[in-house]
Amino acid sequence: MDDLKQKYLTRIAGAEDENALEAIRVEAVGKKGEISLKMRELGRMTPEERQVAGPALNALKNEINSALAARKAGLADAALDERLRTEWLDVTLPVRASRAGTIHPVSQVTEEVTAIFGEMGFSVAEGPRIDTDWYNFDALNIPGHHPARAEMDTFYMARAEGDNRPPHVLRTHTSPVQIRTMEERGAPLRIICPGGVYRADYDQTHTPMFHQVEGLAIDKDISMANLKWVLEEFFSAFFGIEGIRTRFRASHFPFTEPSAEVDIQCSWIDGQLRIGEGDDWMEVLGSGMVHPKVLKAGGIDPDEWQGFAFGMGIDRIAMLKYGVPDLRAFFDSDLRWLRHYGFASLDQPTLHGGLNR
Ligand code: 2NL
Repeated sequence: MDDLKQKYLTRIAGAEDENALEAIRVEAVGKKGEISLKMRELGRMTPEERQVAGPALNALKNEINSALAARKAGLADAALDERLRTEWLDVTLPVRASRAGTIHPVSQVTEEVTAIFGEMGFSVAEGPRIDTDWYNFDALNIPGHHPARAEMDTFYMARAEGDNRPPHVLRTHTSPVQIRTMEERGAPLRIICPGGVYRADYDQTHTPMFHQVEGLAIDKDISMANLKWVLEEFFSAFFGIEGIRTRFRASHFPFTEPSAEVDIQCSWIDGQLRIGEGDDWMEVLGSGMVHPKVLKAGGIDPDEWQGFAFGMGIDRIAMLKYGVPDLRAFFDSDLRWLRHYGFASLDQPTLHGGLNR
């Protein structure tokens, strides 16, 4: 019996892992184990023999079970110690750079423009990018022979033979939305229409799709003076420059009379453009008093109402504000570019935060 005890305790102490331990347990105290077989032999002993052997076998079995449990716990402790020693993390290591998305500059500038005009009582009107040539041209007093209508400049939708619907175009400005809104809401009216527009043009300063915001204010006695105040208020807020000066130059558009092109004050020093200072001027938009024929096309009586309108390129004013040199950077670029030019990533939202108002 002592030999048996010595044999198993030695083997248990030397077991290298849980599998080896389990094999020893089966061999010693499993159903057909050595100790169990010995216990079965008790039945064939005399009562005297049994009285000695029974308790001794039980004690041996208990001792082996305790030794197994103790060794198992010891192995688990050792395994944990080994993991703690090898599986550690250096929490002081710098994190990997995360790839955050960015708000597109055109979207960001559209939001800035919308917020500024919103405070002056203008709401946003939207409409289709594909529209009839009536809404895009005729309603705006653009005559049938006007060069802008030529296929050189305008994308016409293909039409199947026998399709008698009026010709449709990709809108070349957001003015058709303003005509539709005049029809739907009537006067008085104060709206801006931002959105994508299309012209057949592609070079360093033109992309076939670009973005415009047009504004329209109609009331009983709205004048060019109101237009000048609204635009100066807008540019001051947009560029974050108090009292920015504007210059109106007489011009011509079919949809306004009189018409003016509007410049903002700037300086060019050592090839550096600065907005709102100096003696130079930078053209930024076209504007004027809405032509009576255009009011009529929108269902508004020109004998009762009048108003101003203006249009400017969103991509262009975004380039001026953030110093982007090539328009194509907006539509064919990677994120490093945008970060370089100061556009915020999604994890640092700056909704209207850049206005310095
Ligand atoms: C430019 C010129 C302009 C308008 C757009 C407009 C719209 C209606 C009626 C009258 Cl519904 N006018 N829009 C007026 C003047 C100029 O844009 O050079 N934009 C970049």
